[in-house]
Amino acid sequence: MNSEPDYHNADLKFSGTGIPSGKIIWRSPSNIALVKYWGKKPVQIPQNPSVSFTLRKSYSETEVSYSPATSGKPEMEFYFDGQRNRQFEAKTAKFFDSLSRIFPFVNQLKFVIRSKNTFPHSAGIASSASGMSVLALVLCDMERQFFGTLQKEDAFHRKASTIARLGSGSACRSVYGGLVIWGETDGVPGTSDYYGFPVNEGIHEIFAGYQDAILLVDAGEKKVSSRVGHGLMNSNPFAAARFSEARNNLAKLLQAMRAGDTETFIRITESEALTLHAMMMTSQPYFLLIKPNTLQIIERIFAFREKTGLPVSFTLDAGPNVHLLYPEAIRNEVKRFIDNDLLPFLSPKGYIEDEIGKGPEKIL
Ligand code: 2P0
Repeated sequence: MNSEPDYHNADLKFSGTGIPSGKIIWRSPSNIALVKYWGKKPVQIPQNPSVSFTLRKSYSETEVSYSPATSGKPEMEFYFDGQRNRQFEAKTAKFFDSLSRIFPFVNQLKFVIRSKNTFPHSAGIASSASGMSVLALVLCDMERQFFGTLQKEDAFHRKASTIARLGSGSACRSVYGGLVIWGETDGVPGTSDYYGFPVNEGIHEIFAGYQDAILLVDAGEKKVSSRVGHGLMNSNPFAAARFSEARNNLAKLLQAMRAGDTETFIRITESEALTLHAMMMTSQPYFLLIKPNTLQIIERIFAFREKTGLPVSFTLDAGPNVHLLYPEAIRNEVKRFIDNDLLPFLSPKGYIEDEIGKGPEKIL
């Protein structure tokens, strides 16, 4: 078992009057898990390994302006979609505060953060994955610029992924493009409970340009946060069986994705989605995040697959929206299916035609 990287570094601090001002902008995508992370141990250690596709179009773009703090304490203003957002401000301030022994320079700066998402937040599209990974990337970029460290891409990404995990577990997978495992996995050297690890080599070409049509059933805020949901796994009577099943599923899924076996891919991804929600339904207190239209859509996906033989499948995040997964080659058929059969079950926001993406991007 590998150990947690020790990133505490008291030297990452400005001396005297050398506190800079400037601006950094990054884009970081969301990701969709195929084998789900649901249940954790302190500090942000997953109970089972998970694997996800990083998305391309669903991302957070975050501009961080920094200047010397005037009060001798970290200072922050957070604007989301142009509006001051006190909730995000408090969450981000707490996150930065928790990192003060890893990035001591944060205590010397005033931050003005302007962030936007290309998708609705808190709707079960992992907005914390993009939102926390983008902040981790900005902080590592600041470290690299100010102190000359993290020059090697591997070291930069590993640290960004570790920091992102401390902000939100699923965020550590968004630091890399393509297919990413988080959690130590038998038979996959390099995987870790502390950071994400890309596993794109050897994946069959059918999965290379995989598509994800995110069908927005309800783009409102969900009632139970993922943090609470993870916590309820501590007393879920099926937890141990679930964690071991996730390990089995990950091994089988990886094998199927290497072999180009879409049938096994479909069976495992759909089972993972339903099991995730079964865990919510079997927690105490129990809760439901799917809606009647989620089931209407799932039934129609089953029927469409049965009728056409096309390899479409669904997965669900912690919310009611359905992620329709399919190979690029059948994009036109699937678009017709959505437009003809599924639109009545979608919210006015419709759907997002996303696909597997290459990972975060520095804009400035
Ligand atoms: C996942 N989800 O693997 C699973 C599947 C939602 C369903 O990770 O408490 O926002 O910040 O570590 O990462 C959502 O939980 O939770 C999540 P925290 P996170 O993507």
